[in-house]
Amino acid sequence: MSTYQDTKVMSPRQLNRYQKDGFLSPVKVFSEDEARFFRSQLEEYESAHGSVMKTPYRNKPHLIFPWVAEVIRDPKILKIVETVLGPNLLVWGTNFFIKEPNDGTFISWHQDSTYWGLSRPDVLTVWIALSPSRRNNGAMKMVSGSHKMEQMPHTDTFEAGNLLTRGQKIDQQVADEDMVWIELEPGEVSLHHVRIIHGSEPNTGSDRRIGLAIRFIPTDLCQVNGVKDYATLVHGRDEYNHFQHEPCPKVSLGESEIETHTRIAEESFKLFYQGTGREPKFGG
Ligand SMILES: O=C(O)CCC(=O)C(=O)O
Repeated sequence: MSTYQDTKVMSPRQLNRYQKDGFLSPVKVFSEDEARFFRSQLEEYESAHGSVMKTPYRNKPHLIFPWVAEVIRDPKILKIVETVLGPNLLVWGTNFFIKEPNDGTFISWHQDSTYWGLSRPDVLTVWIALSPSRRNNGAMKMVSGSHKMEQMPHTDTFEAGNLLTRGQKIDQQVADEDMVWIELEPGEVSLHHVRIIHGSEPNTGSDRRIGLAIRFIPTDLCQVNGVKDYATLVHGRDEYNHFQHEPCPKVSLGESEIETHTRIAEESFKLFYQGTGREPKFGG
């Protein structure tokens, strides 16, 4: 599948920028053909099931679709992530973020770190564009340098259309002049730090906006919120075993893959809903 030969480590300049701004974008990782292939895999699943991809498979799709399991192990991505987090790497989560034209869905201003319960803010998201992601169709926006702030208070809104589990949003306003648009073409990725303040508006364009977010952590991190937590070892060695290791799916939507995904995704939803008094919503 990997045909794009531009395997490279992040340059020192790019690393400096990531460390200073808390994000780096755009980074060309996949060719347009590869991005088209990924999108076609997603859309074949959707055609076969007669509906757009929904929960539960938007969460941790790397446990159910072999093509996603391959993407999270892509050497080009791992080289970049290794430069930031070191050689021993787990994937803690994956998410499809899909906005249909004019469906009104959005993401409120938030820091990812708020409810994840990870012991240190050394978490890097690689967000891969499978469609164009531009201002008019709901591209992400980030507040440069905000990753250097502490964890900020958030309010859970549970508002309709908000793609975050709790609809959580930071309690303070973000000024227009402080935000940077993260516009991407298919095959490009952005990187962001777990404390960066970010969000996105509804898609008012004519094409879908499709992103696949991969959450990388070094193996020495642990889950501090008292739940059983899982992750996939994608590079190096895990000498800590703080997370239960996830298996790699062999076939798409196989019986054992569905069983594994259900069991693990349910645990992760418990974490996301912890303390809300609400029942996790696993279904469509
Ligand atoms: O896809 C989006 O618009 C936002 C995604 C996001 O919040 C994330 O990947 O952390």
